[in-house]
Amino acid sequence: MPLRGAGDEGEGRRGNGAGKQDTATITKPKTRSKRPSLYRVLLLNDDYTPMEFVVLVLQDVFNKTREDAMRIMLHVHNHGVGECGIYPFEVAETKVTRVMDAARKNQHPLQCVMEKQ
Ligand code: TYC
Repeated sequence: MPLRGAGDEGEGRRGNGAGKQDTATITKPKTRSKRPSLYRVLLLNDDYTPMEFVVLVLQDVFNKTREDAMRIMLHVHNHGVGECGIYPFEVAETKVTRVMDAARKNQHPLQCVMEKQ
C-alpha cells in the first residue's frame, strides 16, 4: 500500500471504491521541528532570606521533594549560586517570575535568574 505524502490529503478515508483496501494519510511537516533551547534557572544566595522560605519555594515552584529542596538550598547557601532546574524558555521565565513575586510579596531579597544552557 503506497504511503501518501504532503499535499495529497483531501480524500482521506472517503472515496475508496468498494472492496479497495483502506488507506492512511501521512502528512509530512512543512517545517522541521526544532528542539527548544533550554535555560538553567538559578537561585542566588543572600544573607537575609530565611532558609525555610527558600526550601518552600523550591518545593512549590520547582516541584522538588523536601530532601532535594534542602540540598539545593544548602548548596546555594554554601556556594553562592545553585541550579533549580533546566527548562524551555517560557517555562523557565514563568518559574523565575513566580520566585521573584513570592520573594517580593514576603519582602525577602531572594534573587532568581535564568541563563541559556
Ligand atoms: N543565606 C540564607 C540564610 O542564611 C539562606 C539562603 C539560601 C538564602 C539560599 C537565599 O537562595 C538562597 N538565611
